[in-house]
Amino acid sequence: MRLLIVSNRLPFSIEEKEGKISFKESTGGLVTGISAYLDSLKNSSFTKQEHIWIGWPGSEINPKFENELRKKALSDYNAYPVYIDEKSMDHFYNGFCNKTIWPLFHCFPVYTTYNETAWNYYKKVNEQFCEAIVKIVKPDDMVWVHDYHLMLLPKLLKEKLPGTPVGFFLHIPFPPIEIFRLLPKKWRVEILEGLIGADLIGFHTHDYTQNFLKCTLRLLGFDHNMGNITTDNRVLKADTFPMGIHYLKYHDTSALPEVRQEKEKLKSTFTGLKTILSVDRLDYTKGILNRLEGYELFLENNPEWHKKVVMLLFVVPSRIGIDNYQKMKAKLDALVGKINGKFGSLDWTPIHYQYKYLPLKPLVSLYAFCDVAMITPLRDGMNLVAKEYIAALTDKTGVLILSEMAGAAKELGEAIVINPNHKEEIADALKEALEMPVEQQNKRNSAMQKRIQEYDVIRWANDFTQELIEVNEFKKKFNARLLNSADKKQLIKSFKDAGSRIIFMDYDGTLVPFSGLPENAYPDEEILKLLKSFSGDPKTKVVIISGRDKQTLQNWLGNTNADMVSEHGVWIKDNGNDWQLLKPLNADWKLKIMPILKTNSDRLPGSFVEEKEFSVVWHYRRSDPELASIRAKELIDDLISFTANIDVQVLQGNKVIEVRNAGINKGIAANYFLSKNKYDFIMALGDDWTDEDLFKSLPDNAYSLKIGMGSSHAKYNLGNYKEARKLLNEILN
Ligand code: GDG
Repeated sequence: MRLLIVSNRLPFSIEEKEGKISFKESTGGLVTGISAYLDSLKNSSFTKQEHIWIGWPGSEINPKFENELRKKALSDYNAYPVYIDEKSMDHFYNGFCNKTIWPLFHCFPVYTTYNETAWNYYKKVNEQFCEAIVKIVKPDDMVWVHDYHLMLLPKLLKEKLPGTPVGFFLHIPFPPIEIFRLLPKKWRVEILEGLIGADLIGFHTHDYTQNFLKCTLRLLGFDHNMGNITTDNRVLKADTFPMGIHYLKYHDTSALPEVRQEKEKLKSTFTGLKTILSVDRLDYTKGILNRLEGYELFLENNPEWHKKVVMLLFVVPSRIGIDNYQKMKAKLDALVGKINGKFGSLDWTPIHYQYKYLPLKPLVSLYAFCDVAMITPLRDGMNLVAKEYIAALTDKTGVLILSEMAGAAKELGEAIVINPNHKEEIADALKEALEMPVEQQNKRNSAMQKRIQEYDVIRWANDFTQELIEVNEFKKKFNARLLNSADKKQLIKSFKDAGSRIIFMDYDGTLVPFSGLPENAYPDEEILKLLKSFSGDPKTKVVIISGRDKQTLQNWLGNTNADMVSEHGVWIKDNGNDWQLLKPLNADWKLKIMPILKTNSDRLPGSFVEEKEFSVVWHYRRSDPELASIRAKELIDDLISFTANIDVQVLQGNKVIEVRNAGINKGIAANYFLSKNKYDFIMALGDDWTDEDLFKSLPDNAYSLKIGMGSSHAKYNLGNYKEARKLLNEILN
């Protein structure tokens, strides 16, 4: 099994100079992390997993170099470049990715632009990635898609490669629904549908996972159970995988002689000064300006620290083509100038500022050398710099100041955790950090080091890929329950060969889709025609077996010649006769139950009570799904204790709670028909768990089909009502 890693950028960029191409390393958390994982695979004696990294090579390339680049990328990096023209990349990357998704997902709605052209290019580039993958994928491969640039790709891949395991990991935060739904309706639905094309979707923190699950529930209508989502025809999972770093790489680099030497050099350069490190890509999410304001306030409040402290500020150029980044760079330059001008003197510069990329060893020397690291993002998916700093502290001295808005704060609780919006808090944290006793630093850093060493990037990636394999195994078992073509053929043959047949069909959710209001789910032409064709055949008895009241069934389906069962088995209409009670019933209890249901529906907007002759139903399909689920649980508890001495049952169906007389169910109703005649062919279709009574009551040779993907006593599952109709049509033709 090969692992296909897919990300927007490859771990290198191509430069074309004087007719030659050369490779340059690219930066960023995603690249650092995945590269470390892939390196570990190369050196591992346990796993021989092959991999290919698929992505854009960083610039448009002269077509005459494409073949050469492809060969070189494969031999040197195991990489497969996806060629995308400059204009598409501009709209896609600078446009939709970095002006829409990046700011919005980091909760900066004011920076977010909504541009239809950019969206169209986002779709186009996702499709180009899909085409590239389809060209090289092999039957046993597993695909792991990374990050916000490629959120439509999982669905596109699933459509073309249904059997290939597809995982997706989001490296940035998934925003709360109030922010996510600022996206135009069409975009947000397509993005969510794109993501749930994956078999496994991973996030850095539990909060992001919950945000995503809430969006899929509210905007797509798919609920979950412990992160397991069942759609119309698939199962998939969303889970939390906090990304780690290659701990040993930073720890061991920090212990190298040349790094120690570099550290000594830094010591002599900054003799007598405490040092504060700040390293980030230039990005407004990283909170660099807030950090400087906090430092400024610290210097203002603590004159005793003047000439005793210095901030080493490294800003790595990033997304240079985007306005907001240029504006931020100008603000940053101005603020550094202001602070240095305000507090500095000929013999002391409070901030040493460099706008450049640092190679690994100088970076690690700085981690190991500085007394304090200030990492204060306003919002950050994880933040690997925080973990790298801790890993590099071989002598366990050093203090991490970390924003609570970084995913990493969930794991690095021993850091001084601050709110980056409050400069007073940052200034106080700085004082605390600079004055922290060494034993305390050692204690805190030991705890953090242990944690990030245990859950490093290799564990992270192994956990993800392992879970992707498990979800796929589960999916295979699940799919085994789907009616396959051989079984379908056999079912149709049995129907054709049979001298007498009976087919039980539930109505809502089985033959027609659910509707917000039950009265809107009336039958369409297709279903009426289908039912008439079945019941028009003297060899076939059709029984509509529903929870609906008899009047509605009569009005909607009365002229199809089908037999009918209403209220889950209370009333029966058989062979054109009048409706009759299956057994004598009493409905006096309704008087006591109705007020409870009414009070509940007053408390939950969008819910309502339906009263039938021998049952009452509380419907909450149109209500807020989360609040409704809490109210439903409370109501069930109330009803169960209230009805303990009454001969009724309390049942929870699909977004309904129903109270009805005991001793009535669809199984008993089905037996009424089955005991009157002998049938060579028996089939039952139903979606709800009230249909489980029906499935359980049927003889072994019956064909029972659950409509929907949940577990069931039925022999087979069918995806949804459309597939049920398709099957019925195929039986007839
Ligand atoms: C995204 C998410 C999430 C930075 N400057 C230099 C340099 N770096 C390296 C660091 C670190 C990486 O870049 C930055 O990673 P972060 O995690 O801090 O941030 P993003 O680039 O925004 O990454 C983030 C991450 O994806 C992973 O999922 O944590 O939340 O935004 O590895 O060391 N490396 C070198 N010189 C530099 O000057 N060598």
